[in-house]
Parts: sequence; C-alpha cells; structure tokens
Amino acid sequence: MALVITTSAIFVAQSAYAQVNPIRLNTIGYLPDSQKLASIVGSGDSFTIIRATDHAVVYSGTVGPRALNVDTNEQLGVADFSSVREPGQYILEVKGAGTSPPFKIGSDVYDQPFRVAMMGMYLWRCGTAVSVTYDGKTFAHDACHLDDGWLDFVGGGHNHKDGTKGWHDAGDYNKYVVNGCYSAGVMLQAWEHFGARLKSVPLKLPESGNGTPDFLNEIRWELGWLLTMQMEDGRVYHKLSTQRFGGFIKPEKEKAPRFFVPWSSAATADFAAVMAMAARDYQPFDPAFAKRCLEAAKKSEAYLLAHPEDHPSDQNGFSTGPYAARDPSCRLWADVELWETTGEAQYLSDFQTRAARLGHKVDRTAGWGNVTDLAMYAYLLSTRAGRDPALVSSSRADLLAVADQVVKTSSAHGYGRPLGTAYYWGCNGDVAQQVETLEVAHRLSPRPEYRQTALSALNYLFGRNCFGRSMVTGLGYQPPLHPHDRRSGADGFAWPGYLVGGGWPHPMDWRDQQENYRVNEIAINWNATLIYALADVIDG
Ligand code: 9MR
Ligand code: ZN
Repeated sequence: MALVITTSAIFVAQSAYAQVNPIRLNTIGYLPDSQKLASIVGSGDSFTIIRATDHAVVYSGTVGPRALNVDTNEQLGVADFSSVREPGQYILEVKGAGTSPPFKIGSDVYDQPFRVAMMGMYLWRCGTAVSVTYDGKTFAHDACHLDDGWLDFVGGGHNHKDGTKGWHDAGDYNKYVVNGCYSAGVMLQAWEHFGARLKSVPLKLPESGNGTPDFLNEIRWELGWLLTMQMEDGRVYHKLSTQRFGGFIKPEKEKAPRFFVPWSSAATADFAAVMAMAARDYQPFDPAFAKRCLEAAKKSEAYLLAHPEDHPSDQNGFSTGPYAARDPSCRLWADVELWETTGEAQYLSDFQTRAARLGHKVDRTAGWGNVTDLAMYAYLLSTRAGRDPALVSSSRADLLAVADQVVKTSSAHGYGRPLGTAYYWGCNGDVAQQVETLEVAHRLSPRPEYRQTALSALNYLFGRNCFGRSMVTGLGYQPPLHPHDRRSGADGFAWPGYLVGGGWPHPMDWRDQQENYRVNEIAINWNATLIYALADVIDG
C-alpha cells in the first residue's frame, strides 16, 4: 500500500490494521531527545521514517537481528530511529512488512495524555454531576450516590452518615479506602516531585481558579470523602459499598443501598499517611484544610499506637472488592509521612524501628497491598535532619539495586517492558509504577538509563506491545473500546483517559471485551501510577 499521510489515508491505514500491526511502537509519540525504538515482528530488514507534511524520508535504517521474546514467543527485531529529533508527525515503514500507525515527535507529546488521564479522575467523581466533551463526544452523568452511606454494618442501626464524594474505584462504583489512599498518595507524591510543572497545568475543573492548583483540586475530591470515613476514635472504615456488584447502568441509576464496612488497621494507617501528606501539600493554599488533615492523621495514628495488632475488616455480607491489605507496610508509611510533615522525633523513630525489621527495604513494586516503597521514597527523598545514616545508606542501596534491575529487565525484553515477564491482575498499572522507582533512583543517583527506562514504560503502554495498541481509552492508536466500566457499558462508548489492567497470566490474554474484567477493567490505582509517569515527562 502506498503511503500517503492525510487524514483519510490514516483512516484507510487503520482499517487495514484490523489485524495486529507487525510494527509496534509508542503511538502517542516520543520526546525529541529520547531513545526511539519500535519492535518489528515478521520479516523486513530495512525501514524508513517518513514525515507526514511532505512525505519526505527523513531517516533510513536497518531492523536489528530477530531474537526470541520469550513471553510472547515472537521473533522480534528492533528499529532504532533515536536520531530523528525534529518535531513533527511521522510513520515508520518496514519494507515488506507495512507501515506503523502515525506517531509524533515533540517535547509536548505527553501533555495531552496527562490531561486526559486527569480528566479520567474527574469523570470518576462520585456525589456530583460530571460532564466533559472530548473528541466531539460528551461524557456525562448526573449526581450519583447522594445517599452514601448507611451505618447498619458498623453498629449504627439503619441510620445514615455522610460518606459522599470521592472517586468511584474502577469499573464498579464502590469506594474503598485502601485503594483510595494508595491512589491519592501516589498522586500527592507526583505533586511533591513535579509540582513546579503541575501547578500551572489547567484541568478545567469546577474548582478551577479557586487559588489551589487544579492537580490538587482533583485529589481533594477524594480527600473530602476519605475524611468522612474516619470514626470518632480515629479508626477508619474499610470501604463504602453495595453488598454486591451492581449492573452496567449509569451511577445515578444505581439505587441499591451502600454501607460503611467495618474498619481495618490497614485503612486506618493508609489514611493517616495520606492525611499527613495532604497537611503539608495543601498548607500553602488552604491552611485550615491542612490543619484538619493533620489532626485527622494524628488521631488515626494515636489509635494505631494504642492498638498494635493488625486488624482486618469484617467484610461479612459483602462480595465487592475486598482490598484485604495487611497493615505493617501501611503503618510504616503513616510513620514516615507524619514525621515528614511534623518533624516529630517519635514518628521518625517508629518508622526507623519498623524499617530496620524489613529484610530488604525496597520491593520490586508498590501497590495497594504493599506501600513499603511509597514510605521508602518519602524517607529517601526527605531533606529533614535526623535520619539514621545506616538505614539511609542500606535503603538507598536497595532502591538503586531495584532500579538497576528494572533497567536490565526492560532492556532484555522485546518490547522494553520494565516489568519483564511478570503478568498478573492490573500489571499495566505496575508497568507505570516502575516509573516512580526509576525517578527516585534518578534523584538519588542520576543515570540516563533510569530516564530511558521510565519512557520505555510509557512506550509499552501506548503501543510498543504485542498488540501494537494503546492500553489507555481515548488515547493513541486503537485504544480499548469496551473497557469493563459501568459508565462506558451504559453509554455504549468508552469513557476516555483510563488505563486497562492488561493481559494475564499470559500477555496475549488481553481482550478488548467489557465482560473480561480480569484484563480489561480500569481502576484509580492504575490511573494514579500512569498519572505519576506522565507527570514525570510532560512539558508543563
Ligand atoms: O486490583 C485488584 C487486584 O489486585 C485483585 O487481585 C482483584 C481481586 O480481588 O481485585 C482488583 O481490584 C478490583 C476491586 O476488587 C474491585 N473494584 C475493581 C478493582 C479492579 O479490578
Ligand atoms: Zn457515585
């Protein structure tokens, strides 16, 4: 097929690619000075990069030798066009194999994806009407779940207490504290690492212009709900949920009662961590809110100190998401964030005692089930005095060793996947999560490979994968159209800005099917790590 890059030709090209395109690259694009690799399956040795505006061949190269990519069992060759730096729109053509989807080169290629992923968070808001027009379509729902929630299961009788606001968790509309705290925590870390850039990115929120940066405005919607989950004595309810998952209807149509679900020490500790972070992050913009967050954090922490046992939530009667996290890593996180905010020596010494008990200080990934790494990032990047030099140096060494391993794993993988051959529920979210470890490593001990591998994570998610497709709704080439998402299902079209979980146990198990929740659901924690990764690379 002759290559003509006009809008209609791109359309023709897309229908021709109903089969998986053998040329797999980041279909959003590449930063000008970054490494630029495509993975090629099948034959074809020479390739060219063709510019959209005048169809000029701007680069010719040779596809590297084929090598077996073990997890997908494909022979893959790499086309390296890193030396093309000129901003613009391009196509990669492999003689005998075909053409890639169009992609861009530019310092701003991630600006729009960042905003769209943040728009996804806004569209997840519960307890209010939302509406956005994106790409010519309107995505909207009326105010939902205004009855949140009932106290029947927490000893309050059939009585009501405010539990409105927050984000829906995922493709379902329930709200889970452990995952909400993890997601808000990752986003607040993004704020702490990249706030100088993020503060000026307008997100078109109802609160825009209120003097608080929009990035923080969005997270505050979740924090407002989290505050309603705290009990008088500092314990925190584990979730607010229907008893069973509801149908594929719009959220305002879901009328089944939603209940507070008994407390857990994991939720309580995660809550303390996030409220401590919020206290320092919102201080410059809303000191009264910051004070409220700090008091809430201290109250929960005080309860935990007086009750050291790991207390799981009694979820009897509920078949919705369990998020059954155990509390040790959550307590570690609470200690360090309270110390970072207050400077109080007791929090530091509690953290250090707990951390010293861990065999290795930094894990391969963080997630709602294990927030150790979030705590370690905070400790290692802290500029406060008083840290134990031995713990700093051993945890620093652990973190750099993990980051070096991620670099190695990514470069050994045929698609540059930083998570290598590990495939499990929500692994796309963990591909994005690697970016934070790499970023923290880069801050402690800069290496260009850390940056490059962070970008490899995004390359993978936006199309350099065995499907040659974007894994984020509304973005890039052939994104998911049928995510496991009740709003998308009810409307009959995919709501934009959401990373889907990804194939497992085999990478090729991903299907763009609504019913396939194990591989095609969306979730706030996966979006939060994607947002961190995009915040790392936007132009601002
Ligand atoms: O992301 C969660 C995954 O790690 C668990 O294995 C899985 C089963 O418990 O649940 C996932 O979380 C889901 C939650 O339970 C309910 N809302 C949708 C979440 C994403 O699939
Ligand atoms: Zn709702």
